[in-house]
Amino acid sequence: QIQAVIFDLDGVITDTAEYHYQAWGMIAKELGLPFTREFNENLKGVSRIASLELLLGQAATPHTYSPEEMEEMATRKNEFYQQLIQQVTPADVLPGISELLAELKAHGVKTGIASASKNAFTVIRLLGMEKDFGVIVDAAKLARNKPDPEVFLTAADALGVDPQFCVGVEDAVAGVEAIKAAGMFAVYISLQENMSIADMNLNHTAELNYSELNQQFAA
Ligand code: B16
Ligand code: MG
Repeated sequence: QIQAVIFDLDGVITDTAEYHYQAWGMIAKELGLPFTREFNENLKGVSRIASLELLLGQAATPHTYSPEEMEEMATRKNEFYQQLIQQVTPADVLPGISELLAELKAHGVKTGIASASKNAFTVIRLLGMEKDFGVIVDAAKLARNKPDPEVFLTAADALGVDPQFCVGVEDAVAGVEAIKAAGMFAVYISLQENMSIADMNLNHTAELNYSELNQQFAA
């Protein structure tokens, strides 16, 4: 039996992954770097500064930036992102999520958030979901980023549930790797591809439902 479900935030609870994409796109444009949706997949679940390093690696002729310049670019990206998320409202919770949360609650299953974003609390507040999760763990308090399991293990620990009874839900490759490294059951949500290490592959959050999840978990 599933005892807890731990959700990624950006791209699973709401489509802020799109705003991360747009904000990095503005930085890429300023720097004259190529930037595609396909490349952006590599940035999902990846920390702000590591995302910047990947983006700068796209340059045809590599340029070395000082730590101060890197910090400045990362801060600018975050300012763009913070402007974009001002438009987030409770109507932006992705399809199927509220229904699943209600089912989990009815069955006594605990819930948590495991996000690589330092803006996680702001997004949760804009969605009006402060009361919907037993724990919210974000990057601000952690030493290691996804694919390290730390964020998922910290959430499980706070909920008092052994990782083997936890399900993790992710839209990022690094995130699914983190869930598996934590010893949890992994659900990967992606329109583009499946992941062989995921225990369940779905195209969309609307396909999430408690009985199907429990059946696959027990199988
Ligand atoms: P921030 P998640 C991740 O959030 C995003 O997927 C990733 O694109 C972003 O770079 C990272 O948060 C850091 O976000 O710049 O707001 O600290 O998907 O783990 O909820
Ligand atoms: Mg995500």
